[in-house]
Amino acid sequence: MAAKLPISFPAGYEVPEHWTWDKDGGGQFDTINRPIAGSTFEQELPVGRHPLQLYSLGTPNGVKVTIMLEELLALGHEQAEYDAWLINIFKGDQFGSGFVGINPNSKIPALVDRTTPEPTQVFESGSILLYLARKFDAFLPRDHKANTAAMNWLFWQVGSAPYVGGGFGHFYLYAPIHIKYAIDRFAMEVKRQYDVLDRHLADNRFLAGDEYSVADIATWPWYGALAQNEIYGDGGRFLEAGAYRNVRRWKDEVGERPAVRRGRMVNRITGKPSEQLRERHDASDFETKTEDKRQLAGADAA
Ligand SMILES: N[C@@H](CCC(=O)N[C@@H](CS)C(=O)NCC(=O)O)C(=O)O
Repeated sequence: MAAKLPISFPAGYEVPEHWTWDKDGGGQFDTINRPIAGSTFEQELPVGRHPLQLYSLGTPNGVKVTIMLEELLALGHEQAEYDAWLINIFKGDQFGSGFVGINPNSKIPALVDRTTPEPTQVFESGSILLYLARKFDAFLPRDHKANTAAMNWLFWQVGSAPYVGGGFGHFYLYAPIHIKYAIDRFAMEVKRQYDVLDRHLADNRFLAGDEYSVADIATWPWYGALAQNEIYGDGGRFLEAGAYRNVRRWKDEVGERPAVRRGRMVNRITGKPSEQLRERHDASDFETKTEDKRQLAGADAA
């Protein structure tokens, strides 16, 4: 039996000897998530004409990679041209055999590099960022101290994200009921993380110092977007995340970069139609294939 809680706690869940799978827990992801890995259906993933094939969705983890790719293209790296295919995790696309064949962990983003003798499969957003940074020798400072700082903050972000998304975001927005204990626990941790960032950014223009790096690219889609109240409903307002002055200065500077603006649009399926580019296969798609343009074209054709 589970250990007795040391504090009195609202009754409701008698913890059984063993956990069993409640397929109808009432959460938004109940119909798709399950306690077993592996694919649930046959799926052939599309392959486009570019060297890099990205299978993703415009969530904070997905956006890290599209920002990186747009930044690389902005630097002139033609081999960073990519096709971005939509994997709709709300419909369970991540459990198809094609996607699982690239990422056995069934989570976006996943990348295939087709320029190598055998296609190279890359998963985990942090690993993808490092793979691309090394491949193109970009956004990783060469200076030893700054390079180490970039790694420190990149790994900090990857380790901290689950508290923001799986913890705070989940219990604030997705859970079928609001549990004060859970929201308090994760709100406190996320605010602590903001304070960590804020204190560091008081003395540093970017996370690794003077140079914009993969650490900023990884961190902005979470802490920048949340501070702008753009993920997890109005969770940023609830946390007063916009009040961290140094984070605000950093997120404004990074958020204004054209590649960041473009990267945020790719594989996005929510928000303003003019900011959603559901699939990206060409640089010109940003001008011609956003949802507002597609809807207009559909309306004209009708
Ligand atoms: N550690 C992974 C986390 C990726 C992740 O959590 N992806 C989410 C979307 S942001 C996902 O695909 N969820 C689908 C699911 O859990 O079934 C990374 O950084 O790439």
